Amino acid sequence: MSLEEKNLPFDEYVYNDKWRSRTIDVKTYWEYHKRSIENLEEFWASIARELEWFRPWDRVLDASNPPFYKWFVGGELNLSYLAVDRHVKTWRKNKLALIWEGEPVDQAGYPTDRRKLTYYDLWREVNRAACMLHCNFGIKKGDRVTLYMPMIPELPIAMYAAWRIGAITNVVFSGFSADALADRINDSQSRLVITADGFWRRGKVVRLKEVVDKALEKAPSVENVIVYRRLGLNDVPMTEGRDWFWDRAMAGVPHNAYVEPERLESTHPSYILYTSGTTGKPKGIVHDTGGWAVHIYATMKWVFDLKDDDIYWCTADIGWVTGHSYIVLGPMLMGATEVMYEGAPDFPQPDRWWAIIERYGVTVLYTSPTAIRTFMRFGEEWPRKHDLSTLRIIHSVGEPINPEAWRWAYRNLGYQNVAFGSTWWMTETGGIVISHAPGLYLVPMKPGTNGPPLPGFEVDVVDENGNPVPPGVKGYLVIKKPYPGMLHTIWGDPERYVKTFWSRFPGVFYAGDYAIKDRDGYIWVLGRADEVIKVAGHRLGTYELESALISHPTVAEAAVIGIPDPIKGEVPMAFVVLKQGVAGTDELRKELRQHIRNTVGPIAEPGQIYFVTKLPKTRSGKIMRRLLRAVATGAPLGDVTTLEDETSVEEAKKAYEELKKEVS
Ligand code: 6R9
Repeated sequence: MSLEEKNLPFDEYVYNDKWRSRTIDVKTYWEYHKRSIENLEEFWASIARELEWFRPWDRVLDASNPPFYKWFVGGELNLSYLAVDRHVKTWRKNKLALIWEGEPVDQAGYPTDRRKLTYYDLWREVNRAACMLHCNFGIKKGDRVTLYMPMIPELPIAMYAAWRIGAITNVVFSGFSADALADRINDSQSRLVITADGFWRRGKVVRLKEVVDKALEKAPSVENVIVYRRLGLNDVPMTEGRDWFWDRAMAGVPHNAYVEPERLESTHPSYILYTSGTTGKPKGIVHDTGGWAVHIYATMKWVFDLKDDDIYWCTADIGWVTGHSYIVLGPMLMGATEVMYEGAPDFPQPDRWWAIIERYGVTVLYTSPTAIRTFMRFGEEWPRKHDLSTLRIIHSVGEPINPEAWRWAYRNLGYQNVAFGSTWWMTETGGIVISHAPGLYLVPMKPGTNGPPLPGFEVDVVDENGNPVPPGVKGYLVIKKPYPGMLHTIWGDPERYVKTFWSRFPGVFYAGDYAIKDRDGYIWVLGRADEVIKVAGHRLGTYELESALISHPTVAEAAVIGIPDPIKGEVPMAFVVLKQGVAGTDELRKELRQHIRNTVGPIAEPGQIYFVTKLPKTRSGKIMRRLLRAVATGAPLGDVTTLEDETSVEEAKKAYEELKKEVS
């Protein structure tokens, strides 16, 4: 497929007044990039030196046992020290670190719950929380702590507290169900869970602690639960001897508690984050300490150009990797001031985000294409009610941004005078890999592209055999050299790590995305080449949804695919074969929807459930997903047949026609 066929604006460059002076031509950029790759270790070491290490590294990169690469071997550091202690020793001591806004508003639409924490406040809270974890609950280096929390300051505080004492965090998105939570606690063998009584979402109370209780019925490794009272509900079920309110547990901790940050090896795991892959249950992606810190620090500077007078806002949830890297670690490594918001973008009305940008004078915004498309639908009148002229950089992440959404945001949020890119990366890469970098050299922008790879990242687009494809041709995205933020293994399953990422094209990292490289070397990521779906930027595996459906007593077989959606990017679509004698009623459809909400979480709810009598399969029994997709989208069969190699064209056609009849 050529770029022209995809109708991508190949040569449409965008310049604006603000950035023209810092825009460089692509050729010069590539020369700089080439030098970074040729001197990879020295390049990354020069950035790592800007951080503070308790002990310097002996080797930048240990590549003796690929793909188990080790970064900054011998070096010792602590993320909590870098994010708070380092700043309280400077003038930033009483600089605002966090501006937090809860969802509720008063009659005039003004937020009623706000908190502002300086770096010194944060330092004190992190120390007290670290003391609580260590002294009251015996948490020590290497222990896993699961955090199932809303977007409140105590989430980053608890993460830094854990990292301070060398514990490994396992954050589970608060929209996931009890089953999903239990799986993640069990796989990580967490000793402690930190949660909250609940939080506000679109004007309603979401109760979290009950979900934890349900999960713990199946998760015996947990000894204690700490419950932060975000709402102050007075009917939170507490299990004697196991569950403790955060404020009570903290009551015994002195106000001036100080916990010496552990000297952690650069290779010490800082966090596990579970994410969906091609098959099987979610994988626990493991990241180190030193490499991750260096990657995040570098990208904060290059991509977000963060300065001391910036007000930064990343709208993601900390339950996903974007929040880990670019809410919790990144801005605080930089000593920046950031905004954090608890609730829904359209509460009480569709200008909440724009009100927040205006209220705090946000200068750098990191958001998602799905949010932008939602706001497009609400209309331009909502951003127009507010002064957004403080914005100087906008980036999006999570899925490809369509040029129309780019243009809408560039005009209505950026007033055509911002640097605006689409940063490509994934949970596995730990930080941004392909992006415009206004903090370094901005190459001309093109609506919808990811831009060239950042310096220090050797990225390519290859064909089936691993050979680079010519410009304009679709292929697979790979990263050819190790880089600091990369994942280190899959928790408890190193073989799966090798198999999933390093075996498709031996020796290079396989991302699982389709991409096109254009004449300028800009990368355009098109979407997943596997069974991962991105619903409103949230990563889900078809397998998780299928096993959820099959766990329902009426379901014999199920296949789930993602199909394009104008707002959410993709939505899941389910084809369900019911057990003999079960009738496919609307009632049952409703029940299955609810079942998925309960077992995976509300974000996974299918857009459509089709009852069919059988699923089209190849001779070896693989579900023909592309065929399902063609049926679901009403697309012609087209090239579908060639892709299922073991099935004849005739067979595929027949299956397609039969299925079409059933779902129409
Ligand atoms: C950070 C994050 C990773 C997958 C990735 C790709 C898609 C992310 C993108 C993008 C096009 C972008 N993706 N950013 N596609 N342009 N700017 O989203 O991590 O949840 O692990 O998802 O998201 O398909 O492979 P994660």
